[in-house]
Amino acid sequence: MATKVAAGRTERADGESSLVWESRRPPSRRGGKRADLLPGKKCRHALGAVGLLIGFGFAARGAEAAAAAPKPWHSAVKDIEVGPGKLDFGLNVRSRYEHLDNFNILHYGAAEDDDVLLLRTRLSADYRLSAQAHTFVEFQDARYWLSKLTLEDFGRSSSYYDEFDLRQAYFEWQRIGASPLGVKLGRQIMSYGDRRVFAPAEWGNVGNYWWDGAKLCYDTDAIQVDAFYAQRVLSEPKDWNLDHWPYHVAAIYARLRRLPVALDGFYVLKHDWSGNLHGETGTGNETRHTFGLLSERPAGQGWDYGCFAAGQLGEYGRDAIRAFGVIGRGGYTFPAAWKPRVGLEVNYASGDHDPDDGVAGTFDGIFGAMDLPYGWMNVVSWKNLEDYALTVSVQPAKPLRLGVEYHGFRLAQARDAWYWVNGRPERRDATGHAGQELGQEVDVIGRWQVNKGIELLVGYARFFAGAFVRSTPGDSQDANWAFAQLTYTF
Ligand SMILES: [Ca+2]
Ligand SMILES: [Ca+2]
Repeated sequence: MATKVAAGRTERADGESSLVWESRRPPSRRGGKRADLLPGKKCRHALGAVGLLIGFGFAARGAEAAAAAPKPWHSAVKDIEVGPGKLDFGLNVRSRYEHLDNFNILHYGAAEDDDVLLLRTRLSADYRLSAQAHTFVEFQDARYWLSKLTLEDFGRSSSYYDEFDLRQAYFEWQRIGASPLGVKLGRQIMSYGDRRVFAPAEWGNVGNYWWDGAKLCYDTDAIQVDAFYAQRVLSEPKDWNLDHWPYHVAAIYARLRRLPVALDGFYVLKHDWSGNLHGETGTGNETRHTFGLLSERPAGQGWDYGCFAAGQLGEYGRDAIRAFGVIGRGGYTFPAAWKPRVGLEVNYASGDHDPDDGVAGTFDGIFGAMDLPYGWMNVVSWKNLEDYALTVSVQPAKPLRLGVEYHGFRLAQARDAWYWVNGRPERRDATGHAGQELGQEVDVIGRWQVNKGIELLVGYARFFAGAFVRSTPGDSQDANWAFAQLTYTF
């Protein structure tokens, strides 16, 4: 099947996870097209921001030309000839209503209901100078209503709210002069390694992460390599996003081709030299080296699988980092009507065994999207986690997909914390007496692709609090969640 946008999992487009996946992947139609490190479409090409501005003037002319043919109305803003290249405009509007019972986006056990209405609007322009070079600019506006949470509850950055801001603005040129070399420069989202290594948390209204970075690409029939340096953009609700998080990232990601199985290898360096990170034995910087391997086969026909292993070494404060994360999953799509698929998945992230031993054992989920795997309610993070998942999905009609997921959550180490989706500790029992049984989650999700541009997604989920939750101070009731989401894209 055709490779879609973004990292490996997208390839499971006909399988269960595409239910999860397609609806959560970045909607930018041109922006994600290179499909970072997937064997798929290469990007197109490029030109300058000046062309974009000129393009606005030409839009009207393009509209006249298209009026004669029975095309969708927005064809008037696609393939507009501007100078030596072509210009596309894009729009993505997504609105979601959620009802949250006994939890919210920040915490479990809110002991009261909350509702939220989210609205996110993205406007983009893509100027293609050739099949290898293009310039892409995208603005985003994210807002919310109804919720009891105020902007102050979120701190400096909110996952619900970021007024009109620049999400992406980059220049990309692949296969420069028919060589295997390419570049991608500027503000961009990144997606690598099953979305576990790098990926924007698209489910979120603001959809962090965004990066300012410079990327070098090398691409041949045998190997595809990306190497980059980047800083993470700090999303500020009411100010223009000029600042960055206090760390720098350098990474290299490679995919070997011509092998009987897909095989990726990567290395990521995170360096925070702010000097104020508090470890178990002192305060200092963070230098975290992550290295790993990934192999997978997409779902859709017969068997599919994925395995992923990552290790982490380095220094956090004055502590030594020793952590790792492992994922194994497999599934089978039956050759029958409704294309039923059954899948099993285990996600593991090491925890800290002893809070006083000077070893930082908590796996840090690299820069992957925490809102994709590990259940739809987003009550955990890929840190100190064991997640045992069973998924079943069917496709009663081509545009309709229904799925059920079960997740059994445990803490990898009883003395380490339960980490919330934002990576912050939600609860901790440093004695370990509360045990490892965090809880279970069941999700029921339906997706209807109404037409090419409109998607409707609905779901209900319940979190069953486990022994760890009941044995630690605070609420221990189950939590419920229901949502309906409508997305329009052209
Ligand atoms: Ca902002
Ligand atoms: Ca420790």
